[in-house]
Amino acid sequence: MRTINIIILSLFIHSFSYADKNMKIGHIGKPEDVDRTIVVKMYDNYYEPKSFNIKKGETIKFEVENVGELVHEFNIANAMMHKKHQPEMLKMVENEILLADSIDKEKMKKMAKMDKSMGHSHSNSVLLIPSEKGSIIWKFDNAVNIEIACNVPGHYDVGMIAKVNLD
Ligand SMILES: [Cu+2]
Repeated sequence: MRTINIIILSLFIHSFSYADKNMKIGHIGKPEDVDRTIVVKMYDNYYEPKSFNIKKGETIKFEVENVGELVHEFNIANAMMHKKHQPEMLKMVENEILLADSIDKEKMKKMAKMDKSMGHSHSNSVLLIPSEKGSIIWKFDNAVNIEIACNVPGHYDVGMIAKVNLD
């Protein structure tokens, strides 16, 4: 009985770490591989366009501009990854790194030395203050169930999510 429990437990742990290593969201792309550029505007609290049609394997350059009055994120992931990222963003708010309409970059640097997650350096995400522009090149190989979303506390909950249709 005990052996069976151990086997079940190890299968359980294995399937979890397997899922973690195999986040099927694609990869950061190279500038020379860009197939097309999509311009995205971030408003309070939605994206324009509201959805994206992307072919599997395409490399897209997203040119993102925050035209809202709040800080917003353009994060390419799946629902599970967004859920995991949200507590980090909340922690950035609690530490007064992430403010409603600005980011304390000095504090961010300082805090990131102690807690890496407070540096918000993710290859699949850009975090922009009002009027700021950023870009991200993403290769949609092996990508499934992608949603582009903003994990600034409260924004995901009010629907700051753009659907990605992959075919
Ligand atoms: Cu937002």
